[in-house]
Amino acid sequence: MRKAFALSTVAIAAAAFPLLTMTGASAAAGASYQADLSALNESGVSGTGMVTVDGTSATVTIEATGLVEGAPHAQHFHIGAQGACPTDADDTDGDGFVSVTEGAPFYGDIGASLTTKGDTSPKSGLAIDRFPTDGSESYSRTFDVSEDVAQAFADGTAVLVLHGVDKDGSGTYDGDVKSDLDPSLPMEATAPAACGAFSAAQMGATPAGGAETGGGSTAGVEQGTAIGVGALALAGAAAAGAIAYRRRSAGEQA
Ligand SMILES: [Cu+2]
Repeated sequence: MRKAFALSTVAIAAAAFPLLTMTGASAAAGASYQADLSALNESGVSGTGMVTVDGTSATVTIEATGLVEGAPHAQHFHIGAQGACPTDADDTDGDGFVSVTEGAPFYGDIGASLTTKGDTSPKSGLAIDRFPTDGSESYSRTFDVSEDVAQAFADGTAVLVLHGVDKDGSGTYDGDVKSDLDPSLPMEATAPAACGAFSAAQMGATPAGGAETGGGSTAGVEQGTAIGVGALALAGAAAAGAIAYRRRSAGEQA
């Protein structure tokens, strides 16, 4: 049903605007997703993640502020759970932190590590020498992700998580509570500082992450841009739908 709709829409658009459709297919291939970051562990971090997935190629852009200056903050796509974020109330062991372990039932395991260079697999999850260290981050990188990660975006279970929070305000990662991931590290080094669930960025899509807390103006601007592009955006959205459908079918057969 969905495939038939998507293909017929593309066909109509192609007949009406052959040149536009071809331009759209080459310039805006893939499906785009947006995550509005919410602070965890009272980090004060806010920001937005944008991802375009084309096959297994992911182009990632993150703009975030409020991170600890001069300290590495691990950042990942998490996949395989609810496609949701915990809140500070989910500190189930009462140690004063929402830890990675406590967040995992919501956002899942690491699917990709958003490093600045080199490997981006889950193996680089704590490669602290290859993560950004800026308090105000502007990250952009294109790399290949696994089929599981690409599928997680299509399924709505991909989540952006930024780690590292200076909860005691000392200016660095320290404190008596040890990391649940590596007891040689302070909890502050690995606890999530911000989290946002990805949802489709096409106009008309409803965010999967629940209540929105401040991303409104950005979303409005992008929606306005999409409306302005008109037929081109429509053709692009339909093509993205068809691609997503094919990917899903392939996944089910595997
Ligand atoms: Cu993570």
